[in-house]
Amino acid sequence: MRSRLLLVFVAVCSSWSVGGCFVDAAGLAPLDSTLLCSPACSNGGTCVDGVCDCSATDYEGDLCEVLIDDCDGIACENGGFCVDGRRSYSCDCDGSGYEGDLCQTDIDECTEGTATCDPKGTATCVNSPGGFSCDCKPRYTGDDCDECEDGYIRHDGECDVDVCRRSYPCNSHGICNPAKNACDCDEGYTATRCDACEDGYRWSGGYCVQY
Ligand SMILES: [Ca+2]
Repeated sequence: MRSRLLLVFVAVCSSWSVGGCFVDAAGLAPLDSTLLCSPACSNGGTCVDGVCDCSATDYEGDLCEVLIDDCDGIACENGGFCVDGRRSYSCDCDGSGYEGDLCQTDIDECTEGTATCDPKGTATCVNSPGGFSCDCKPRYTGDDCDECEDGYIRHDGECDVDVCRRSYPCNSHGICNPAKNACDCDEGYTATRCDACEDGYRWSGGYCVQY
């Protein structure tokens, strides 16, 4: 009866991959100890014919006990840093202005549309290694050409002459209103700087007088 059990066990085991086959079931000794991995493979390695197969893991060594540093010897360029993967690596180029496997290729932000130049204030986007710059139109300034030069103020999205910062902005015929970038004129006067007469008024001796 015992020999029959053993035969059944061997028959079943012969069709299995090595692994759970060699348990000491029913008091039986291992059938072939040379096919066992002892001690057991680490880190998810599988035992194949007595040898640890680590190929599906990020480890190496007889027992898959040594973590592989895939970044060893890899030099990411331009400030990118290596990210150790599972039998692979990648260079993280984030924020470097470069792309490519090793962060070796400059990104042309101007053609890729990622440059932050203000379209209203920028005459030309200029690509450069690792970055870009914005060449500003007159009246605009700042890295992205999104600020107004001194003496100008943002009004309706454009940088206009800052009326209220001029001397006598309203020619003594009104009060300057920064929100409008124009003057609130006294009765009889009109135009941005109150230097014209309203209908029904005409210039006379430097004043708008009714006629
Ligand atoms: Ca660039």
